[in-house]
Amino acid sequence: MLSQISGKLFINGEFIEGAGERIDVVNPARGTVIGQIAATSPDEIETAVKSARAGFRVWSRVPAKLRANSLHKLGDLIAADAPRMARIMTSEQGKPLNEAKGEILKLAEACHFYGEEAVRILGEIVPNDQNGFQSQVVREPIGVVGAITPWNYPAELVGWKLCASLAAGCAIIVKPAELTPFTALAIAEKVKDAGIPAGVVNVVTGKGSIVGQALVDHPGVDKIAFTGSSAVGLHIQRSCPSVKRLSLELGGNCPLVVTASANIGAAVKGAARRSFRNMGQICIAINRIYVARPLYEEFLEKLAKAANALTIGDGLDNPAADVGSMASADPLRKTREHLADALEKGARLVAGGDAPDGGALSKGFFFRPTVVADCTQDMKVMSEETFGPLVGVAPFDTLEEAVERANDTPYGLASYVYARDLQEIYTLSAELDYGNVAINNVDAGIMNAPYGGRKQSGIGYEHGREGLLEYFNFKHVRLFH
Ligand code: TAP
Repeated sequence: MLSQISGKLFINGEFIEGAGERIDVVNPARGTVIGQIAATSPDEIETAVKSARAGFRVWSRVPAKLRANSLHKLGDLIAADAPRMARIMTSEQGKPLNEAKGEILKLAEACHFYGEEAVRILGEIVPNDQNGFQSQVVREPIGVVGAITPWNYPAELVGWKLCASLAAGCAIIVKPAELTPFTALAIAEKVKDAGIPAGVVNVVTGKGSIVGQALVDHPGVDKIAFTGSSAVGLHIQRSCPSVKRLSLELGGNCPLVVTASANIGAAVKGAARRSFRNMGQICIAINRIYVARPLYEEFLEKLAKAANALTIGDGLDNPAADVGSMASADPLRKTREHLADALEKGARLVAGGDAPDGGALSKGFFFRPTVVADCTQDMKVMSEETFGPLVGVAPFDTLEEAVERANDTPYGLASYVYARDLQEIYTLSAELDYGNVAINNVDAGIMNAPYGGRKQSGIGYEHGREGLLEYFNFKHVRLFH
C-alpha cells in the first residue's frame, strides 16, 4: 500500500527517493512501523522551491475554468480511491477506518467547492474621484504557498490549503506532520493522476523544526499557511525573517454552555460527539462544559452513560469503532497529566479515567473517554487545550457567569450552546468571543462559511470565500483613458 510513497518526496511532478535520513512512521494503534519518510535536505528544499516557482508561473496563467476542471477531477479521483486512502490514514493516525473514509470524502467535497469558487474570482471597478479615470481592483494569486499541517486531520488540513491554492492560481509546497506524512503523499498521487502540471504541488517531509522552518525562512515562499499549536504558530510569526503573508489556524479550548432551557438529551449527544470524536484530538473539541445548575446532575449522569457507551477499537480491525487510538504518546501523556491535575484539585471522576482492558489494545495509545465534574477554572482541563478524550464539567447559576467563564481563555476558536430560549440564544451568540459559535449542534465548520480563530487561536480563515481570499494579493490599477 505504501511502497510507492514510503521514503519519497513529491517534487516537480515526480516521486523522488529522498536523499536524507529516514524517520520511521508508526501505526499508533499497534506500535508497528509502517514505513519511513525521508528528512528533506536543504538541497531538496531548494529544488522544491524552484519547482514551485516554475509551477506558479505556469499555473497562474491557466484560465480559471481549466483550474476549476482540474479541481473537480482531483475531487473525483480522491472520492474513487477513498477506501485505500482511508486505510493509509488509519494506519498512520489511529482513527477508525469509517471516520478516516469520511474525512477523505470531505476532502473530495472541498476540491469540488473550490472548483466552483475558482470561476467566481471577480475583480471590481470602484468609483473614481476624477473624470477620465477608471480604478480596477484586481485579485492576483500570492505565489508560492508553504503549507505546514498537523497530524489530527491529515487529509482535510492539507486539502483546504491545497484546494484554495489551486483555485487561486498559486503553487504549493506541503510539509505534513511527521506522524502522518503518507496521507499527504497519497493526495500527491491523485494530483499527478489529475494531470495538474509539474511543480504546482510539491510535498516535502521531515521534522517541522528543520523542514517546516526552512519553508518559513525561504525568500522564495510568499505565504505560510500553518495549522498547528499556538506555540509553534507564534514561533513562526516571530521567526519569519522577511515580510510574508501568514495564516495561522491554531489551538483551541472550546466551551459548551448548556442553559436551563436546553434539550438535555440533544446536549448530551452533542457533547459526547464533540468531546470524544477523533479521541478529542480536534482543535474545535469541546474541552469544558458549563451546565445550568438545575440540569447539572442529570446532565452528568447522562454524559457519563454516553461516554461509557462509546466503543473503542483498533481502527483497521474495527472500522466502525466510535474512537480509536490516540496518534502518539505525547497527547496521551498530556491527557493523563490534565486528568491527574483535575483530580488533585478536587474534580470528581464520573466516566473513564484509564486505558481499556489489555488485549490487542495494550500496544496502542488508547484511553477511555473521560468526564470529570465539579471543575474549577484553575484546573488544566478547563484552562488549557488537552487535545485528548477528556472533558471537564462545572455548574453555573447565571448566564453572565457562564459567559464570563466561557470567555476566560486566551483562545477563541469555537464555542457551543444548547438552549431553547431565544433570548438566551441571542445573548450567547453575541457575547461568546469566538470565531465560530454552534447553537443546538456541534458542527462548527462548513465549507461555505469562514472558519478561523480569535486571540491565540489564529489569524486568517479557511473555508468559504474568505478562506480563498487568503491566497490573493489585491492590485489597484488606475487607468486614464
Ligand atoms: P504542532 O506541534 O504545532 O505541529 C504542526 C506542524 O508544524 C507540524 O507539521 C510540525 O512538524 C510543524 N512544525 C513544528 N515546529 C515547526 C517550526 N519551528 N517551523 C515550522 N513548522 C514546524 O501541532 P500538532 O501537535 O501537530 O497539532 C496539534 C495542534 O494543532 C493543536 O494545538 C490543535 O488545536 C491545532 N490544530 C488547529 C486547527 C485549527 S483549524 N485551528 C486544526 C487542527 C489542529 P512535526 O510534525 O515534524 O513536528
